[in-house]
This record gives sequence, C-alpha cells and structure tokens, in this order.
Amino acid sequence: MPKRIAIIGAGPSGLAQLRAFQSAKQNGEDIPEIVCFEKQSNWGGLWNYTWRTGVDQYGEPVHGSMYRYLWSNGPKEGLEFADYSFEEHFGKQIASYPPRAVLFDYIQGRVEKAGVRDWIRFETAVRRVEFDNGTFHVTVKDLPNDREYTEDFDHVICASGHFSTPNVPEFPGFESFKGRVLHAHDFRDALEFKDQDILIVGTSYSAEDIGSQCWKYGAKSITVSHRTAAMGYDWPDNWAEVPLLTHVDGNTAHFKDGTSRKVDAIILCTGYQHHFPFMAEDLRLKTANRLATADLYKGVVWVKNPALFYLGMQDQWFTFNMFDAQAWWVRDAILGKVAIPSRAEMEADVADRVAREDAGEDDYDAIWYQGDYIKELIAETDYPTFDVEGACQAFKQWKGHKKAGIMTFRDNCYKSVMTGSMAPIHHTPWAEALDDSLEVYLRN
Ligand code: FAD
Ligand code: NA7
Repeated sequence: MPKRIAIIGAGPSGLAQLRAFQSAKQNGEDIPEIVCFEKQSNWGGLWNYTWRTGVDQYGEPVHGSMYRYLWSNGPKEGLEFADYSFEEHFGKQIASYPPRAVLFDYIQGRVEKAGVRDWIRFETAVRRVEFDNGTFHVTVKDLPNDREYTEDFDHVICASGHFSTPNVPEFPGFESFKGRVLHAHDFRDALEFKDQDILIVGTSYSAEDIGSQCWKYGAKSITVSHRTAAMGYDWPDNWAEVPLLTHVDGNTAHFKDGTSRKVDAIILCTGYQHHFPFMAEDLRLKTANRLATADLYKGVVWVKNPALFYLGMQDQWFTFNMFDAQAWWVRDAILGKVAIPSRAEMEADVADRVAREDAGEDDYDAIWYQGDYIKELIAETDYPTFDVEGACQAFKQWKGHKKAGIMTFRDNCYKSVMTGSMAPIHHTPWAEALDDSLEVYLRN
C-alpha cells in the first residue's frame, strides 16, 4: 500500500507541498497518495480575496485577512519561486511591489502548470486530527454536502496559516464607543474610512499598511498607538504616533501620556494567534510568532511526533521561497531521503535555533537568520539553489527605502535573484495608483 499524506490548507505553503511532490513524480519517483483539504472554494490561502468577514456561507470562520488595494509589503524579488520566475509567468519582468491580484495570479500559475488541482478537496474543513497506532485519523467536513467523514493517513502536513485568527485585546470603554471597532482581520476597504479620524493600535505590518491605505484613500487623520515603540517613519502631516491607548470615553481616546483625541473608528492591528483547534492536544503547535518556532525540528518537524509536519509557521521575512524550501525538505523526509534524528537531537536543534534568534540584535540579523535557514534546507534537497544573499540584500535595500519615504518605498525596483534582470519602475507612483487591478498593473 502506498503511503497516504494529508495536507491541511492550499495556501502558498500547502501549494508548495503539492508542487514539491509533483516535481518528484515528474522526475520519475514514486510518490505517496496526496490529499489536500482546503476549506475555501479556491486555492491561494490569504491571497484568495474574500469580501466576507466573520463567518462564510457555511458558518465557518472566514480565513481571509487581506483587503482591497493591498500591494506586496516587501519586494517581490524576496519571495520569487526558484523554479518559476515572474518572467516565466508574465512573459516579461514586472515592477517590484505587485498588488494582491497579481501575486495571486503568479501563485496560481505555477500550480496550474504542475496540474495538481485534482489533489485538493475544496470546501472541506479539517475538524479533527488524532494519532494512534502509527496512524493519523483525520476527520473533515464536506461543507456543501454537510457531511463529516474520517480517513486515515501516514503523515499529516499542517499548512493552515497563522495570520487568520485575530488577537483582539479589549480596552476600557470599547463597549460604549460610538464608532466602529474592528480588527485588521476584518478590514476590507479603506474607502470606508474616507474623511474619518482613525485610531490604529499596533505598530507592525498591518498597522503600517492599513494606516497607509487609509491615508491614500482619504482618511482625515491617522493616529497610531504603540505598546512598545513608535514606528518612527517620516509620516505625512495628518499622521501621529502616540503611546498606548488606556481607555476610550465616548468618542475620545485617551493615551498613556495623558493626551487624548477624538476618533471615528478604531482598528486593532494587534496581530494573530497560531490557532489549530482541529489538532489533538498532543499534536497542537503552541508558539509565539517568531522565527524559531517552538517544538519544530528544522522549523517543520513536530518533535513530539515526527510523522507530523507544520509548514510556514515562522514569522516571515521570506515567504513563498521559504515555504518551498520547507516543502521540498518535508517531501524528502517522507520519501526517506533525509533522515530525522532522535527526539533529543531534535530538541537540541530547536534550542539552538531559539538561542541564535535571541542573539540577533536587529531586523537585519533577523533577515539573514531566515536567509541562512533557507540555505540550510535547500542544501539538503533538489530545490533549485538561488542567490539567497541577493534576496537578503533586496530586503536590506527595501528597509532603507522605507526609511527614506514610507509612502514612496513601493516606487523602487530591484534585481531578480532568479533571472538576474532588473524590475522596471512602475508606471504610476504607489500613492497615486488607486486602481490596483492586474490589467492596470501589468500595463508596463
Ligand atoms: P495561508 O495563506 O493563510 O493559507 C492557509 C490555507 O489553509 C487557507 O487557504 C485556509 O483556508 C486553509 N485552512 C485553514 N484552516 C483549515 C482547515 N481547518 N481545514 C482546511 N483548510 C484550512 N506575504 C508576503 O510575502 N508579501 C505580502 O505582501 C504579504 N502581505 C500580507 C498581508 C496580510 C494582511 C497578511 C495577513 C499576510 C501577508 N503576507 C504577505 C504573509 C502571508 O502569511 C503569506 O504570504 C502566505 O499567505 C502564507 O501562506 P500559508 O499557506 O502558510 O497560509
Ligand atoms: P504582528 O507583526 O504580529 O504585530 C502585532 C502588533 O500588535 C505589534 O505591534 C504588537 O505590539 C501589537 N500588539 C499586540 N498585542 C497588543 C496589545 N494588547 N496592545 C497593544 N498592541 C498590541 O502582526 P501584523 O498583523 O502587523 O502582521 C502580521 C502579518 O500580516 C505580517 O506578516 C504581514 O505580512 C501582514 P508590540 O510590538 O508587541 O508591543
């Protein structure tokens, strides 16, 4: 009997896993039977935009956290697939910060070419994963047919993402606030906040990007409240950074330094939880959002049961090509081409990764740390090797461009580390480009 492998999720990580197995098959290798369960009706994970918030048509929590007008927050040169370049997909080099629809098209292009759609059971939500006697019992719900069933697998690869279940703190006075309070997960369209004074809590990517979107689409003012430190960019005049929110009173938000201001809406950009309600307790990953995740050997093998793998669970500088590096490695672990050591050795590996991450001093150390991790994994498989150092350098330039102009950094371009060609400068500066459609973006 061939092995059976369950993959949970058909976002960029799950799709990387499908492509990894398909590439082995294409090279004449025997591969296991693969079943990928995806609760949405299409692939692409977060990149598959939905207007829905709250629950979907089946009462399932909506996975999507992306919003209209989202453009890549880092240069595409840092995430390009080593086996499928932007030039191969679009037939030309494109500018460096593609909008969501363009990146969705690119992600989709590779898996359409690989022909793996039949391996995915769409609109099928994983409800429960349990393990006994060397076998995983995976219970899923076929959502359209309202039917639950259980199948057995030799391995489970969890690629369900970790930027979907919001972390939602409460501040005193929220219950009587006169405007809207929402989490970034439920933000869909900056035009909703046109002409409004908005308060954002949080200082990471969501805060920066949702605030920038609201500015671009006409918010009256943006106030960003920080718990640890201000972002410190050279913001536009109608943008202020303030200490942590203490409470709201009517429409007035009060901050730790005693200042206050009237706001119309509050957007909590306070991050996400690693949330795996379907995993049995002994299989469930519990980790902070960091580069060295808890309990994952090589960042992917569940140390307490090495038949179980998690993909893409790290905090992310690198994304798509890191998921690829992980997926190729997991494939080869399952095919017996790379060895998984004893539990003690795996735990020592995790401790070493944590210590090395903790020793880093700044974002640059973090970027190179994750770059080294990718190099380590791809050295052990046949994933096409690429200039990871060049990608780290693109991230370094990107950070410099953000410091130089937070509303203009997306107007820069970088060199592909896969093909060596330079991206063109986009035809319209980001701040003036209100139409983010694929057709308009590609009109270079
Ligand atoms: P996801 O994309 O989250 O996909 C997980 C999949 O698993 C989903 O399709 C989901 O439906 C499915 N799933 C979940 N639970 C179940 C279940 N129980 N049963 C069946 N299926 C399930 N990265 C970048 O590189 N550039 C960016 O500009 C960028 N912008 C971002 C903006 C936002 C707002 C967010 C939230 C993230 C952004 N990211 C960005 C990071 C993003 O995490 C990755 O790009 C990528 O989507 C992660 O892929 P994934 O497959 O690991 O997870
Ligand atoms: P992140 O990167 O996890 O950041 C979460 C932010 O929320 C961070 O600034 C935290 O502040 C802040 N936070 C968390 N809890 C609180 C409370 N209770 N009070 C105040 N502030 C809080 O999440 P993002 O959504 O920005 O980014 C996730 C992904 O989405 C990312 O990969 C992007 O590509 C898009 P801290 O600094 O810890 O004080």
